[in-house]
Amino acid sequence: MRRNIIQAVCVMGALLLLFAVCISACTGKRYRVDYRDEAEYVIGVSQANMREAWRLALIQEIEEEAAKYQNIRIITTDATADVEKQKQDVEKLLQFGIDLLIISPCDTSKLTEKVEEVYQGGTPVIVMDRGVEGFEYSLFIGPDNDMIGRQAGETVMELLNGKAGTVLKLCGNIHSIQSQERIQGFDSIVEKEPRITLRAQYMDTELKDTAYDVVTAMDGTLEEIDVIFASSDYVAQGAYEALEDMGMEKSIKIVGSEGFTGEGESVDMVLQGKIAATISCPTGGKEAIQYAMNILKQENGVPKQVILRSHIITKENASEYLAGQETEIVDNGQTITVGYSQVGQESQWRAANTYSIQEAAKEFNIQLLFDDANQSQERQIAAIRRFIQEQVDVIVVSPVIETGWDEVLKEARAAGIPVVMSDRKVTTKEKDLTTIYIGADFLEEGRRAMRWICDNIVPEGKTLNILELKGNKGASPTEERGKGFAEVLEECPGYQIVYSEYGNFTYEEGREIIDVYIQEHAWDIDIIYSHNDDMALGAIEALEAHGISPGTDVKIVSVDATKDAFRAMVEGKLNCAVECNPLLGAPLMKAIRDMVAGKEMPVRIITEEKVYDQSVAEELMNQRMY
Ligand code: GYE
Repeated sequence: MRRNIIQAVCVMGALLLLFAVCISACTGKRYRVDYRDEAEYVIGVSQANMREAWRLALIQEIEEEAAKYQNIRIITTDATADVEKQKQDVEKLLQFGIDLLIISPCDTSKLTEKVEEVYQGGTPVIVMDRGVEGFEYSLFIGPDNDMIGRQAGETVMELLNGKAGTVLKLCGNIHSIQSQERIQGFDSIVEKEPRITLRAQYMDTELKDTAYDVVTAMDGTLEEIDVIFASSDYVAQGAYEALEDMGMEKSIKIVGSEGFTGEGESVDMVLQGKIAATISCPTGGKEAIQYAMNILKQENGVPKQVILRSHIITKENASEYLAGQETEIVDNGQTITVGYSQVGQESQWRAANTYSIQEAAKEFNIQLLFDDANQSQERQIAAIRRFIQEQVDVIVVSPVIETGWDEVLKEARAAGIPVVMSDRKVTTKEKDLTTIYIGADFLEEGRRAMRWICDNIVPEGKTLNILELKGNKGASPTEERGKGFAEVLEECPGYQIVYSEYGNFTYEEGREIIDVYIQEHAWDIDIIYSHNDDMALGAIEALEAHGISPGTDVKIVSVDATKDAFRAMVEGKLNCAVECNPLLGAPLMKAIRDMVAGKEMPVRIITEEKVYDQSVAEELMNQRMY
């Protein structure tokens, strides 16, 4: 029934769009439907196709959330899984005069250029579900498909209960990045068990009927199969119906992924015992409209990526999962007490980060118990224990290093206190010890630093020597900025890292590393890559003390992009600053209020960041917020 309503709405929308475009073609004007006058904003939604239940659910969520606002209108197009049609749909929506585009691409790489064109043309773009390459969009909202695959793998391992077994990967849309990431995550878990034999059947489409036909055609070879991993619930449904028609539905277990709710959908099938489990894949439709309004109102704090959380749904927890979907989100504005364990005061970035958090706490009615650990993990753990004793509502940690947190995080979980990771990440042996991560993509920051070098500092007949100033050992920004940089370095011949030392993100240690290097070596460095500005600025002081001209004799690329980095670029002493945004206060405090109000938290929220060099430094320096 609901599906018929949605289809009728879509048909009406398409007819209206066709009518409007015809008028536009005749009059040659940017036609705006007459209800534009009532609507302050028109949001165009380009959906990859409308035949998959998950995509209909996404549209329905968008429509329902949009209905809560009086001043917006939604226009939806259906690309019918055709890349060229989706490009035309986007063009028609632009001609329509939309203020923002929401797009769920048919194909990641084939729609990248069109999304870039729209974004660079000045129309905000929210990309959903399947991403696009690069970062030329306003915001990406989608699942972590690798995590969905890992969760499916863990479920299959539990179903086999440590015994040997044969698992069939039945995957549709095999060329889509979404299926590939799910398979990658699944394999990363299942391949650890040598007693599991993996077989695969890959299909070009996700259609239920295709899966039905493929499984039916396997009749006679299915006896050895213990479990089927289906890359989506349509595939799971098709596989189940085929097994049922062959009388084998009791002998082979099925694990799906998407977690559709509704009569006869996958969660229902789990409750009925038809399939063993499914992995939820939230659509993000509600979040898309909420962030769209933030973007249209030009509010601060809109992130670059919101990665949604997925759950393993089994017969044991399916009813609880369904109940959770109906939870009313109520923020009664009460004061929330937050214990915040901060790394320290090691850099200007940290100072801006601390200020942002303290100011946002006031704005969001958060009582903040703040501890500065002076880069000591021991002190951070003691602070967390104090917060537990004081029974705070939420604990936030910016962890000085990535490991060694399991025990204290288990104590927080035992006390029923959720822990949010801000700025930096932790790696724990046990899962689900923390809730959401809000911060940057450090890997991408490292890649951007080396990409800038590759594009702007050209080796001329000799291999260029790079000296790397690293943050503190074991910190996620240090490890990932180093890894991302090395990843691109491999693709760029003509450069080599000849010296790499930990400087703990401080000015003094950046200066000291250069002093020591000069004392121990004849100066042979062409490029300095610094994991943050403070170490780069310390290095600049040391170079000048030794008569070496920073920015000319040796090029310097740094991460953070603080105001002092801009000043150094204006003075010609720094060549490039890769941004790492410290202003996490607003998104962090908003997430905390949402979490306490009962809203499910995304897995991670990644901040928006850019790359700056001397060509823009003077123009932008006075606009910098930190
Ligand atoms: O780059 C540096 C600070 O954790 C991303 O820590 C942060 C890093 C930042 O000391 O300046």
